[in-house]
Amino acid sequence: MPTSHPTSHLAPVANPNATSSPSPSSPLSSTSSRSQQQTSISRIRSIANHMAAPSSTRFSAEAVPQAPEDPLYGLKRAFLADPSPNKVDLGIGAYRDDNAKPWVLPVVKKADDILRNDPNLDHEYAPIAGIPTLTSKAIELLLGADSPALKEKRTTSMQTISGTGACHVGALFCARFFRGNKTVYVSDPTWANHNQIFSNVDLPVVKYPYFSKDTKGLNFAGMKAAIADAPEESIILLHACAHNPTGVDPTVEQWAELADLVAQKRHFPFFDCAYQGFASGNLAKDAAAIRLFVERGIELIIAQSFAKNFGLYGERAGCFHVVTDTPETATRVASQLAILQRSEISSPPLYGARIASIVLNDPALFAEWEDNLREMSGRIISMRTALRAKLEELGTPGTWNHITDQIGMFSFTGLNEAQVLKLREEAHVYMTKNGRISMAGLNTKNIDYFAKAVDKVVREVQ
Ligand code: PLA
Repeated sequence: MPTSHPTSHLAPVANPNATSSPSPSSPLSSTSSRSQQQTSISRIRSIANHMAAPSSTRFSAEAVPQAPEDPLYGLKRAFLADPSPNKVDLGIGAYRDDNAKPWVLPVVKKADDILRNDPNLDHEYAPIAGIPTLTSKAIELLLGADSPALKEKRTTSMQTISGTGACHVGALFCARFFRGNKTVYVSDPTWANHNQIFSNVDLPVVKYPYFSKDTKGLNFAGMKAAIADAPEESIILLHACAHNPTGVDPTVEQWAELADLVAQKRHFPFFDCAYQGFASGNLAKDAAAIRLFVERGIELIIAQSFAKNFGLYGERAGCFHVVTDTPETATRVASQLAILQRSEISSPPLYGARIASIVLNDPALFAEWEDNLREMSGRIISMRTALRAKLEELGTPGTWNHITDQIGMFSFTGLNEAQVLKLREEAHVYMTKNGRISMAGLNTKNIDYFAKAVDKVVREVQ
């Protein structure tokens, strides 16, 4: 609290002419009695305002109730505050190397050097839709450079604030312009933020069955039935690959069936592609689902993140894409997207976008990026193998094949909330309450510790 005389703080609030009123140090006797009176009145008013302030807010607890902390970021905070030397962070899906350290991709370091040594670099605004050298390559990454949709120029792309921003722009675009059933069907479970992103723009969210607790794999029949039962022309959110949080993806054959079903029902697919390159280590393979839908001529939208595959988490690089029927539609859609973008962020951030653009436009750097991706996905796969082997070796009750069957950044362990909480309290292992672990948090140094902790908790808590 400031220690100076209260009037020095209060006067400017109550009296718009306060700048011309005497400061506490100026002798009041030098002013006229009228202005003295005014000063006293304004002081009384301001003190009254000040006293009344706590109860006179427009933002009472009723109007602005206290919201709970975001569970994932709360988990991160709890992890950082934990003094245990054994603590293990399996929360947020951010890649870690074998020393549990964030990994700046070597190719990103190179691109960063190129960027910083560019004598023509300036800090002007990017165009509203972002830098074309990024957006043009970003869509190629998803559809394949020789995609007919690209040749026919019936796509439009816009740079966004990473994958979250792309999901938001997609949600907003649907809320404003989609004329079908404005309900978004999401997998049960899905990335928790999907629910808030769609609710934020007043789109209702309905779940479709996805994960089978029994098999710890895909409930394909349930998924298909729900998509078939949804009213025609509904928005269907699909994870392009490496499903979060389950690590369970449909097979290519199952994707083909889903694409047929979606086409038949004239649904509108909304692909969230946050992990391209993390599922198989192969960019094209991880885009197979999207390509299959595009090949069938299905109109769709894609939210794309470069957070994970470039390790550009905090730089917020991503894109939103629309694949439609004709160049004319694409142009109209782009014109409206530009208005949405302008009113929200005006123009997108440059740093991460430039890094990704440098890599995507240079064949040698691109090849090196693919190596970096294989290194990340390869280490995660080796952790899956090691974890399953250790649990089986310990004879931990239950089956553990799902650890190696599941793919991508996460594993849905099957541990229940009580087990998760006990692991946090006793073993200082941090994972989300639904039993999801970020596989990248495991390494050759902590995997034994983690497996033993899981073994213990599974035996002790049902
Ligand atoms: N879509 C999915 C499916 C995601 O899992 C994430 C991130 C995003 C979009 C958004 O990523 P971006 O905005 O950073 O590009 N999911 C993380 C982080 C990695 C988070 O929740 O924000 C996760 O741990 O689930």
